[in-house]
Amino acid sequence: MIYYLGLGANLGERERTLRQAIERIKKIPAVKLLRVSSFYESEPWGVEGQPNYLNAAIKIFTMLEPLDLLDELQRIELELGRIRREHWGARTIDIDILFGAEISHERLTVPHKFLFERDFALIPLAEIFPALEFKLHGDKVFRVNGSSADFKFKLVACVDKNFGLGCNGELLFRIPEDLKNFRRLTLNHTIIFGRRTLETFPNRQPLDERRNIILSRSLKNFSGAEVVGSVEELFNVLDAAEENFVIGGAEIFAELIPYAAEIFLTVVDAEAQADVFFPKLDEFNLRDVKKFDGFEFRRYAR
Ligand code: A4P
Ligand code: MG
Repeated sequence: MIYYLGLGANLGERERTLRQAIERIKKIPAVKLLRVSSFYESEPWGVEGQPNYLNAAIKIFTMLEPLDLLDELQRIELELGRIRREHWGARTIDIDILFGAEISHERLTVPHKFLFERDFALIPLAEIFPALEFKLHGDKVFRVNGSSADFKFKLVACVDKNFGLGCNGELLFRIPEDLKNFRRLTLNHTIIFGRRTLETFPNRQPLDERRNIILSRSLKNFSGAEVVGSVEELFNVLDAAEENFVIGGAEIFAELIPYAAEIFLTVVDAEAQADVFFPKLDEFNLRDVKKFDGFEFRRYAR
């Protein structure tokens, strides 16, 4: 089932808390994070004398029963709220199930009872659910620059007909035109990759004339590159004004595709033996194709 969730925070490091909550939701077994909205600053709705909120919406797919999903979300609320609850006396994160299968239970009503009365929930939701029909109420809700969707991750990869990426730690193809295209796309920008992808670089060294960021839980530092241990840490070091290219491997693509805006795939007209694959592109549409002899360049966007 597809569900849309709304997240809100108005205490502590709100942006950090939202990012942590999203990453924790992503890690719930049987939940797949599909899409993340921008973050929105909003005035408190229905309550007075409270700081402004930061709100966001996400789209997930899950095989969990709705009440089990609610349990998981409430666990995450507790984990993230408990720490500061003692200091501040209020909760730091609220996670609501906004939309999905209709549910009417004493613990859970979907769509959320107040969804259509609350611009702070509707505006982020509409960004990731364009087909939703609703009326706004003129509340103050502003998109925050430099927020989640503003990082505009671009994913770049070369795959075979079956979206195979690599085999035994090696890339499947080394096509000169593709390497040239990759260089043209990424030069003077930021590239984000995993430790195993570093192994496929010439001399196993970071790529020149680009900001190299390695996302790795095991590596601590690497000369000529920055190393981050988690997606949360990655967001802390990224520059929203910069173009941020995610270049592999499979695990890193799977981690970051919910945050991606565009995908550049070189699809080689061949079937190779592969043991890792590019993630499913269900959330993206094919926008451009340039055909060449034996391969094509494809661009996908939301
Ligand atoms: N529950 C029933 N339906 C749902 C659902 N669809 N999703 C039950 C999640 N929970 C649902 O929730 C109380 C109970 O609602 C849960 O135990 C669950 O079984 P809660 O979050 O513990 O308590 P609450 O905060 O009093 O209720 P609610 O309605 O979730 O809070 P609100 O109304 O979300 O209030 N203004 C701005 N600008 N931005 C905000 O994010 N948030 C609130 C929080 C108020 N004003 C705001 C914002
Ligand atoms: Mg709630």
